Amino acid sequence: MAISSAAWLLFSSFLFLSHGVLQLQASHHLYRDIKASSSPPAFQPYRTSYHFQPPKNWINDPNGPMIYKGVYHLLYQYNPKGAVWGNIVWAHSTSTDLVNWTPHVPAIYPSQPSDINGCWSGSTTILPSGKPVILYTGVNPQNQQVQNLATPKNLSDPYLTQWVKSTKNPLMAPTIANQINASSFRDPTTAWLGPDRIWRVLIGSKRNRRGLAILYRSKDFVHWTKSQHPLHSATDTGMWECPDFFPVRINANIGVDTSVIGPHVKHVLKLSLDDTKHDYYTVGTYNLNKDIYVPDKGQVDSDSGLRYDYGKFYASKTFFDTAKNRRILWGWINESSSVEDDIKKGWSGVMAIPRSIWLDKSGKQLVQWPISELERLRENQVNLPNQVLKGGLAIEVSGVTSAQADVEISFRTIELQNAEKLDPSWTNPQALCSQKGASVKGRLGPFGLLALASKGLQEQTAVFFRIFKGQDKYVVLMCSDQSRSSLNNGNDKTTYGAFLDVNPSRDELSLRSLIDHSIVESFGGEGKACITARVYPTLAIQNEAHLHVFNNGTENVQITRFSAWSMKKAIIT
Ligand code: DQQ
Repeated sequence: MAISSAAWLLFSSFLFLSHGVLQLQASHHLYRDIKASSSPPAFQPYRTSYHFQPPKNWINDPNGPMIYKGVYHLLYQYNPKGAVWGNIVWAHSTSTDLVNWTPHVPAIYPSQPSDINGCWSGSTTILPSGKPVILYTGVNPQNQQVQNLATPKNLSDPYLTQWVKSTKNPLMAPTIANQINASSFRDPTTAWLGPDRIWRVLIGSKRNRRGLAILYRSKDFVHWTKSQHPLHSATDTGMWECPDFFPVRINANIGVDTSVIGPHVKHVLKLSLDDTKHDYYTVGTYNLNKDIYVPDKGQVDSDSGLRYDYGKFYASKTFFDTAKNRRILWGWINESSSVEDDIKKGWSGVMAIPRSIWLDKSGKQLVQWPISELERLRENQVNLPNQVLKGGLAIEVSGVTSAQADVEISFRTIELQNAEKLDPSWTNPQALCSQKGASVKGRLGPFGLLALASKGLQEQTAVFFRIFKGQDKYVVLMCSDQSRSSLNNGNDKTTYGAFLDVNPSRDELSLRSLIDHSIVESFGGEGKACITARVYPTLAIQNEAHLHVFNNGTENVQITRFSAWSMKKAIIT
């Protein structure tokens, strides 16, 4: 877990109100002595060039993303006063291409009793009239979490710079009667409209250790009634932050509006598990008659389930892009550096590249791919010829700005039958990647990329595959090994891993890595598994960063495709 994210995690102080019924538990660490931040230092080797980040200060969850009148909106949790969590407002930027961004004044900030102690996460819903409305969590004077409504002041303004809060706020609140845990009641989803013309929305919560997606219904978006039962819940998963619930088309990689239901869609429920700080999801069925969601057989509803990203990626949210009929996923990449280092550099947190997201043809998992607009930043393409990469060899790629690049590579395995046997106890991919890092020789693998590598390879972030012979099929492991990413040992260098549902006897093994100074955001198997790493090299910075293709297995592999591009800087002000 990130050192800095750990710092703003739960700290356990309980406050009992009303005969102990309304239980309050502080859920975020407050840095009370934070002063207004000064200018960040000029030398900034870790600032990204094409991932979204504001000029300074702390950011966390993406909030209420949408497209309105052809303009994309990104709102996000922001501390205007410093590089640690606190004083949270909804900062606001807009874009016409999801790559270049212009800032606006904060859209939502504490101004009424129902949000005076913080404007936390929430979502936008586009009403049938085309009007966008925001539901968000406010923290009231008693530090209870409640749900509020805000609407645009001027609908003819495509930038939606001013928002008006409902005088009816809060619209949903914990009470003694509803028994909602007042310190674990937050992050409303985009609402969806049933064929019965009733709106539904989910709020993340927990009861003891049971995670809950509390369901509310409304006819007018203002008066909301809590359903008797949650849409879904699961034992021993802890607080469900930032739920996201949306339909995905079966057998088509186009997105659909959040209110769509029918036999041509499945539903996805994503939960950000506060305990582990990872985003998990299941694919399942939404039963509208019972208003419940049932994950499909085989879908795991807990910490060991499917993740959007097996590295740093949290509190994500999707929206339906009506301009291009796609569903887009935004996620927050938190730091792996210490809080002290974050304060020194004057900022913390970056957004992942927005990803198109759709249901895999297996129907069992999602596929994610960077939005195609990102490719407009590519320049100076470098290709490597199709060739055999012998076991034990590495090739340095020259001609690209290796600290700011987009790399695509595909491999074909030659002697698959020589793969090592998978021990049946190796069920945890992250543990397996940690045990078998990039420097541990295998047979088929490790092979992949050494990103952000220093000249003598003292520093490197390795993203690679290993293939094992399982009981009745080959098993592909994808790893991101940060253990040698920096000579600075004050960073979290946890290695990440995922099993990749690709059959190497039939398919090539593809990898795309977006390298951006302190980020290596990787997509394996054409987007079937994603791993994002935060790294802070001390030598492999700017023009001193190198890129290699490597094979540290004993078996040869074939490179069937290699293209790398230098990436231009996005205009993000
Ligand atoms: N961040 C917000 C909460 C949410 C958490 C506060 C998730 O609303 O639960 O900044 O990162």
